[in-house]
Amino acid sequence: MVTSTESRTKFADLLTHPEELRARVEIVVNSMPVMDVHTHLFPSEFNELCLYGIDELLTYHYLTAETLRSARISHDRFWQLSKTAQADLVWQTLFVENSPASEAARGIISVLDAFGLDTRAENLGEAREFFNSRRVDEHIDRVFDIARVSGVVMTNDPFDDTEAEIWKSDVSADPRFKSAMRLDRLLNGNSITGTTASLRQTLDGWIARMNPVYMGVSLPADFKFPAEDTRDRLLREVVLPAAREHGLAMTLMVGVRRRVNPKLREAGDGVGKADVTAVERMCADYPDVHFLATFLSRENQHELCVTARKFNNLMPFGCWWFLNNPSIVSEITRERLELLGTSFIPQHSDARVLEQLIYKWKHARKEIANALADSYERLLSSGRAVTAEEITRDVNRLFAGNFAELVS
Ligand code: FIX
Ligand code: ZN
Repeated sequence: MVTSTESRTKFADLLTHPEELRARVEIVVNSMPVMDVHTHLFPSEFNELCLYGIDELLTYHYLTAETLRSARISHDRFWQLSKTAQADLVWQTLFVENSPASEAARGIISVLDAFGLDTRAENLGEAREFFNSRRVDEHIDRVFDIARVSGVVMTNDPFDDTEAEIWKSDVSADPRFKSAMRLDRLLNGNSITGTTASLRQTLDGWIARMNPVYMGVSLPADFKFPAEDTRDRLLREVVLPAAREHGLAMTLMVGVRRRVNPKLREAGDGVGKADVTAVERMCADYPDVHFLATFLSRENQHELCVTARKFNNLMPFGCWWFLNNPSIVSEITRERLELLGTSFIPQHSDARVLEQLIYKWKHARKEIANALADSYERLLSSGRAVTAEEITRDVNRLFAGNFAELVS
């Protein structure tokens, strides 16, 4: 029997005024530590793989693609430039000769602003001096703090020679950087060959060495499952049995069309609408394996939500790559809240350069807070108010809990 004190307390905690409710949601979403479930970041122990600073930020493939639309330079000439010269050209083209209106360009402004640097500078002198004066480990602490990131999941390729050497040196990485075993070269290429048994042995060896939180792969837009091909055989005979036996989740990133314009190198990948039933079949055939899935095409998002309603071993995550734009993050987050409640992972940064964590989370938190506040406001007008504790519980689930449950 609810006592009057409890009901009085309960009533007092209820956020019944929309402004108060929105303000509370913003505070909670902007202060909640987030676990970033997919990045291409490395800690300082991985030496040259750990990227930070203004030249790395400006030569990010999102910005090189945008620069080569406006700058009067050939692709070949651009790649002949030094990284510093490329960064100077990106700054000149996108930030001096034009307004940095794109999401990726606005991101640079958010980073410079976070460190109190001039966002309208004619050149990169001040920024270079600042970032070159940073001590990397202190800088990692500072960036994680500003972005309120509690940890990041890396993208570790056991078949990449440079990275493999570092792992074989028994590197002990910063514990905030979790490893994840990326299997694109095994599943998408034909450079990794061997019998099912030898490939399984290789995988088991790397799982023991990397201790990954999940195994992952990006898949093309024409990915089919089941299919009469090598990838299907490797998934069924090597990768998914390993996932099951090691209790590892499998991350599927579907819908990329690699190198549609090879002249743009890493910036040359495109998108394609994919077949969500391929993931549906995998969830059905492997009920004891957890799948994290993200699709690159906007047109696949609704189907992914509906498929997740059918398979509780499927966790939709993130607004990947070309979807990581405020208008689309807002749309996808609202659709997921309406179809999945809080049983999804709203975003990942896909950061390649350390300071990107600052803008990718600042921008995502804004859209997630708005979507969540609208959801609670609708609940309020339907007759149920929420408490601050409930908001904190829900946001923690979205930003950390759902992932923790999957990988624990
Ligand atoms: O496959 C991936 O993990 C993609 O995120 C990358 O290939 C892509 O280049 C990227 O950085 C997207 O943000
Ligand atoms: Zn990625």
